[in-house]
Amino acid sequence: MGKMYPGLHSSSVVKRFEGGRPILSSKDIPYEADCIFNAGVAKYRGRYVMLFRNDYQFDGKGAFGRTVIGLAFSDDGIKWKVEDKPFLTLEDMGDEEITRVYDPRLTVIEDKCYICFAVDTRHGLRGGIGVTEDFKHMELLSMTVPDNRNMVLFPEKIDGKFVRLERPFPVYSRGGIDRFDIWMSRSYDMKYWGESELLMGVEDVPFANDKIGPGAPPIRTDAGWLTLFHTVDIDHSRGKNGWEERWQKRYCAGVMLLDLEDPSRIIGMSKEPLIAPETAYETDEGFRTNVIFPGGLILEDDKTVKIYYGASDTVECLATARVEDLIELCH
Ligand code: BMA
Repeated sequence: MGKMYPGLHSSSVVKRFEGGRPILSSKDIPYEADCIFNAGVAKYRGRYVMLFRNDYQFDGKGAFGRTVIGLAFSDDGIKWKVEDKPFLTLEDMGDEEITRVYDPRLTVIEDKCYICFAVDTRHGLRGGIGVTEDFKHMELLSMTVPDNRNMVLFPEKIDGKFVRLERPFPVYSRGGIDRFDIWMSRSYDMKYWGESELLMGVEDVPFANDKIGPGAPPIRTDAGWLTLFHTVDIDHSRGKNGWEERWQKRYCAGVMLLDLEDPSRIIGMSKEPLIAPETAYETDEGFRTNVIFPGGLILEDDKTVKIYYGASDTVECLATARVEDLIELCH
């Protein structure tokens, strides 16, 4: 654990799968791949489905030549079979403005699988929403204006409307530095979004000093919508942490509970990280160490959840927790 930043620890309610061994990494991919991370996961029509980010062709400094979104299926959510071809590439988007698609999140609503993903374009960073039923074709439903990303959808309409969490980048009004927060918007049709409001400011999270963003799409529990978010703290004294000359941020996973009828009301959140970087995969090895990026939360039997998270922007990991314990942390 040589390069672990001091101060933050994972909650004892979280159990890492096999001590933190990744469930998916580049060696599992049947095409060119380097970093496999920040996946979205859902249970869909009797099996688990995962869309993951694959960054490859590292330039030796700080950027990757290519990013695609890959596809894998599983019967148990642990052992994955990766499909022969990526699910979504730049070519599939067919738009020269678009330079990268990444960080997918999956939500099943009324038996359709919706995909939220980040879209870098030459004129700003946009949030895309698509839908599929066969994981062969995706219909693009909407794209935000810049700059917005980390969108996640609730699994049900609330008050007749689809609801999403999102993370705009309000540079101008937040002082020209990273001070970014979690917002919420609603839609009747997944295409036109409005009724936007602030859900949680970065200053509301005791272990973040930089930015926060939605992580895993919410799941329904009797106590409220349970959802994971990511948090970032920055320390300018940090130096080389990974492949780049300098990486000064740490990403953790946080957990919060939202009111079932009015999800803009936060019932509570854990005042400490749910998952902080601690294992060798999370702190010592990979492109950007000390990054935990939660993207999937799967309710198993009303009692436990599987938590999927990217580690160090390099591998995909799994942890489990009891629903009861997560709710308790939010009170
Ligand atoms: C964020 C996103 C994530 C990534 C994280 C750490 O800005 O790009 O995809 O995991 O940075 O590099």
